[in-house]
Amino acid sequence: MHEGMEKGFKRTLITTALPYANGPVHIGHLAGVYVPADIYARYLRLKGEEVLMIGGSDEHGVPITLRAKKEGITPQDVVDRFHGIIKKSFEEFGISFDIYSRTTSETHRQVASDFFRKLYEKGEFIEKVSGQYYDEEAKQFLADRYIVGTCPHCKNEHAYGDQCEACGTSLSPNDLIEPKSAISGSVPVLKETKHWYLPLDKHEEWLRQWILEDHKEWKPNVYGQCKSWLDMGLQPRAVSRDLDWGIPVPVEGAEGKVLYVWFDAPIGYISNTKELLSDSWETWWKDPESKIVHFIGKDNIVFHCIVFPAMLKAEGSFCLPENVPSNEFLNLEGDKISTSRNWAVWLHEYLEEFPGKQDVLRYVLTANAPETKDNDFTWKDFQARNNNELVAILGNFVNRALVLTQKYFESKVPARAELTEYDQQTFADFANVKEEVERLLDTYHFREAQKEAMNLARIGNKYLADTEPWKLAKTDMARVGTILNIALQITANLAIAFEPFLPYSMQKLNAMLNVEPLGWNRLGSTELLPEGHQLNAPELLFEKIEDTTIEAQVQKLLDTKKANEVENYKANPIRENITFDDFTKLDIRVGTVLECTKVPKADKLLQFRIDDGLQQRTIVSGIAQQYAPEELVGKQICFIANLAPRKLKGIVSEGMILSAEDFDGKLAVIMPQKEVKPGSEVK
Ligand code: B3M
Ligand code: ZN
Repeated sequence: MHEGMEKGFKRTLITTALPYANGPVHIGHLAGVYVPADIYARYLRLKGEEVLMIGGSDEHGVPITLRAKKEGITPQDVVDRFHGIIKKSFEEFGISFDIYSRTTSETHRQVASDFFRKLYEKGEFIEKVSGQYYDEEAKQFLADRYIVGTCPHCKNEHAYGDQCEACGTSLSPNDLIEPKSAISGSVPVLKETKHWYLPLDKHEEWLRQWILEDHKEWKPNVYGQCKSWLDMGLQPRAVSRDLDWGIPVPVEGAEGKVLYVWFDAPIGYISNTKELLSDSWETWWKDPESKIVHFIGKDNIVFHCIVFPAMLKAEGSFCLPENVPSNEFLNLEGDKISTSRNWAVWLHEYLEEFPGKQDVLRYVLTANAPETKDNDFTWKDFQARNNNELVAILGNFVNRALVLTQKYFESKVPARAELTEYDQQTFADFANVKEEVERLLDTYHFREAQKEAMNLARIGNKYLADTEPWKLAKTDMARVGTILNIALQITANLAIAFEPFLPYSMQKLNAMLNVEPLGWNRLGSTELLPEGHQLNAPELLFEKIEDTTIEAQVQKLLDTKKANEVENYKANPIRENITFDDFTKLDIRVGTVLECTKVPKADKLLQFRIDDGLQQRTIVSGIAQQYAPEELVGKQICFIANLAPRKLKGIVSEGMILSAEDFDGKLAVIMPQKEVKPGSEVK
């Protein structure tokens, strides 16, 4: 039985993270959120359950205003363009939303305003006036990220108002030396401003109970992130911003202020439900028999598990989510997917290059889903899964069953004579497929569930290979009929089992089988196709993808890499020539790492104790995100021995460890190629 239904749920409301309408969507979005949510929704619908799948574009927030500024258009222009592209991509990949709307809709403005006002009137916010940086030229307050200046710790001149990327220190804008606005370059001034805060600290106690005690079944990555947030202690969070793009704060004295994008966006789930079902929407959100499930990516966990539930609880009339199945990230060919570096497989481009092959991508992304850890998409794997699994196992089996039936029985389902022990064994082998796939889908293990469905095709392949009906055609047609009847029952089962995963191909298969979708509840049955049932002509479900096609995709990515490198060189051109004398001023030596530890409260810094050949010295280096301290102990490194000592996070650093950094920020410490004496000069 369905896990949710056991708890007495009557219906399931599925929400999917609202993508920012700031760019098109790529395979990472699909793999992380929309394919799993769609599989789940289709599965529940096939079972005949009441289900809604809600989606939409997130159209507020600072990045959208900056993009508009850069392109000389309005934020509305930006979101209109990308909302259209995103919506179309989802449609084309069969993501079966009941509604896909947007946070600039009138309904949303109203629902979000009412929500804020209710919390305001109930006294659920605290109001605070504080000094914030203001750009007088751009006439706007600046988010921390949009203030740049010199880091007080390491003197990096490109530190941000929230963090110095060079030394890893968390900063607040007031820490910066010579702060400048990233928008206009002018010097920002401190200006008092009032904002509303949701006091998360007041919600901490029930959140602890609700998540840590009552929802131990949440995925370990989700549960773990929540626990570490709760253990750090929750702080009040501002839910308004000084910005001219967003939903105006609907109370007096709030001119020029809008709702913080992360306040209004999750309310978008509610607004979109209301837009879809003007009358009955409340049942889905307020009746305790509704099961709410949020599908999201891992960077959204805290908002969906802590902030939004606190908002809902403060409002008072809504149900809390029953589960928040969040995935980790999908990488592309070993590198993080990045919109700005164009390191992505864009959905609209994929469909131009692989027309009609939505299911292939859906299959590969599920087979390789980042369910428990970050995973990598590679074109080689894409090809291998298509050729070795979809074509060679599923497609091949279905095709053989249908072609043989066409050949020997004019595409009519033959009669089944007496079953051998092996036939019965084969039936037994897939008798429990329904139970197994359901158990996996009910617990959000989509990858394993799809594997289980593929196993059914494996059973079919093995059955035909073992029974070899083509060899019996001359001698025992009754036996051939029995074998093909069994193969066809397996085929019909595949059409059910794969329906949530590969909707386009299963529609094709149903057409070949000349049946309406058979319904989930009949999965596992050996009586799906009656004797004499007329089948249609077989067609191939999948086709082989050639090496040349894959090589072209890999080449496209290599071209992107090359273009990024050229861009990178442009941004970091080779510096002016220096004289040999200049060079000899640098004293670079080899040292041996004696000790290496993390620097507290600085995510990027490692502290080294180095044997420099003569004595020991301390060096602090910003490589903690790429090296674990123990990895470097005992290794020889190169360092600048005559760099004037400077303080980093209160530690005096006597030199600098040399490492190579590529344009993605990937670091590799420079080491001598064979062991030399500590103190050896590098020249
Ligand atoms: N737009 C963030 C993201 O795409 C955000 C999700 C909102 S869900 C309410 O990562
Ligand atoms: Zn710094």
